[in-house]
Amino acid sequence: MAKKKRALITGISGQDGSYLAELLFDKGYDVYGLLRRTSAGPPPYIEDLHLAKKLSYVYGNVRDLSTVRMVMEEVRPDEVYNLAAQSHVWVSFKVPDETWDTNYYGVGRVVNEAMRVNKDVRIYQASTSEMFGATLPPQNERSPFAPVSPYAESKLKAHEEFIVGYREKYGLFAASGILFNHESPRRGKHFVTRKITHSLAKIKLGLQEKLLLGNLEAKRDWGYAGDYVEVMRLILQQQKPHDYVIATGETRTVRDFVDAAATALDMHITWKGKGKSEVGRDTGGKVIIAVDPEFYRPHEVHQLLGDARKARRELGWKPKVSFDQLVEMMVKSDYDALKHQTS
Ligand code: F7E
Repeated sequence: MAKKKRALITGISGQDGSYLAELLFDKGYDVYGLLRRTSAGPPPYIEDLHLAKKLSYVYGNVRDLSTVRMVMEEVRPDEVYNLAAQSHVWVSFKVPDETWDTNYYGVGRVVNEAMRVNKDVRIYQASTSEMFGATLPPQNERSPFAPVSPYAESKLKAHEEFIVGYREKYGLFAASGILFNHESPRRGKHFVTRKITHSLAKIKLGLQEKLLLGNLEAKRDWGYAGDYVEVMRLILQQQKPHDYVIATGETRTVRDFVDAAATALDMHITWKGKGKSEVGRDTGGKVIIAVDPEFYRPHEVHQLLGDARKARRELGWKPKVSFDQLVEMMVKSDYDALKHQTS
């Protein structure tokens, strides 16, 4: 019988970590997760995987070399999926040091230690469309990078040095997925999509008055996280390591996302005003959406729209869940959970 592959996922408690762990277990891997301790403990879907013996987790943090070293020695992974990150762009302007320590130095710790215990290790790095920053769409693997936040700068430097650089210098099997925004019911509530679906569900149930947002004009290429984790595994099964843009090829504004979420809840919003004075009213004329400049970023990425033809051609990958299905899935999950809590 062929030996089971061992995968180590850093950032296991994020939405991607949990979907990827489920997928790898189903594909017959032994799955290990590096879990950052928080006072709230691991999210329920991670606990469930652990209790079902589909996932073993080890406490640690990519900011701490000694734990990274110990975990690599203990697990000796064949494949490493480095998903750990300070992943919030707005927050990265507030905590640039922490962002760099996790998103750049952290990658160095993971890659160096993984190589040290297994020179044939394969490493997937969660790179990001934010690296394109100010570059106009559509963005693909040949587009220039132009990062505009500490988050994007740290991610780009890690990609260049530890993924492209180590591939060239040491022949390491290291590859980046340059993922555009990907969402799900497990998305944190401080990202705009989940903030919208959770707040609108609360408004619908009479549990919240108003939703405050930042830039409604920003355009994003939003896909479903469950589709995107499939590509992470595929990237590591290729003969040679390559970087891939992963996206849906459709772009929408934040306002469009609000409209789609409202529609999924049988609500209708009428927009009035511009910039900081723009508001959204419900059918009774009540303001339920307003702009709070607190959520503006010092430097915004205005438009992202990915061209994922290389992934389609070489990996046979394409997204399965449409934008409307994604929004509906997120809205329904929030609405049902809130309804359950209040009944
Ligand atoms: O913002 C605008 C905001 O925080 C999306 C991360 O996974 O995807 C994500 O980064 C847009 C931005 O995601 C609010 O200005 C308006 O234009 O949901 P977000 P993000 O910054 O695009 C990339 C690919 C990653 O790699 C990142 O790790 O929405 N926006 N009003 C708002 N954003 C937030 N968070 N909150 C608002 O109230």
